[in-house]
Amino acid sequence: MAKLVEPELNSLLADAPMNWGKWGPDDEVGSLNYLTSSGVLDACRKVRQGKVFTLQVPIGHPKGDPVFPGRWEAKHCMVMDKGFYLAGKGPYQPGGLEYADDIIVMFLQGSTQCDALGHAWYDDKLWNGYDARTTIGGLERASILPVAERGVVGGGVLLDIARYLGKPHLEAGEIFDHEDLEACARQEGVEIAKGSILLVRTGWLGWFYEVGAKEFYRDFREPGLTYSLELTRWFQEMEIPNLVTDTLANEATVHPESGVQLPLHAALMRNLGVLLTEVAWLDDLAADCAVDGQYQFLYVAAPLKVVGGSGAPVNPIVLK
Ligand code: UVW
Repeated sequence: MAKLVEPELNSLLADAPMNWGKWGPDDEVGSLNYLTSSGVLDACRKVRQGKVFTLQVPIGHPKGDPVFPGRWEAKHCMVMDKGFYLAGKGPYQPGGLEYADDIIVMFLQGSTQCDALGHAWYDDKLWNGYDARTTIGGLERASILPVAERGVVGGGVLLDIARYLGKPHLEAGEIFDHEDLEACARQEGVEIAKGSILLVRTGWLGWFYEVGAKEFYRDFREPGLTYSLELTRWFQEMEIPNLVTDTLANEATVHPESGVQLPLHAALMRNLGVLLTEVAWLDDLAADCAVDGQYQFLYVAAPLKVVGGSGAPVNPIVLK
């Protein structure tokens, strides 16, 4: 049989599972529906040591900020600081209080961020079947706002694939699958329970800060999970609400067999309603888990409430 050459997503995903309609015709949070109050209570019981980890990367890191090609780094500038006062231009306030103010111009996907379910689509249809024209001028459906209003709280599990493979970081374009995630969990001595928030560490962001932007973008093919029917079914059967990774796009950049770019944005986000949380800093958490052996925890994330946003920055918190 002739090899399929760069098929359209609709032919690559022809048999892939869908969750459209599962939570009603107006749903905008998809698989976050798997996160229930009783799940939150169970996850709270995993907080045993009082350790806290924040997973956002800094905005304005001295070594640069990792952003998906085509985006640019946040621009941050002061609109008020001591310099204005020294130049005689600072506003006088009765009593003499002075202040600093600043603005930032950035991609909503320009730091650690959650993608709205309407962030990526094919065949003119977003998550749950919404018309892609509803994205024009700001997302009317499946924007980040309903996700932000709900919050993301549940039981998380760290799957440290880099440590499992015995590497500081995965190689450009290196692929792994759900069976590797399960094998990694077994090695860590944890079970991936149904409804778990998956935090998958590849070491890729650590490598960005180690080698710098020039080397990082030289052959830009991220490592990660990629599309297969089995993997997509596994995500659906395991009721995974949220995939969090230390890569810029949560999946291998290119699907090796077909050449399709970012097929999991289609198969997981658009078709199953799985929330993607990208550019998460997992190295400190991973180092701690390797010492204390506690790979399960309470995960809490509140993306910013941007009306019509296709995503929003977030500083997720892990409590062990
Ligand atoms: C793309 O869809 C390219 O970006 P993100 O990694 O923000 O999902």
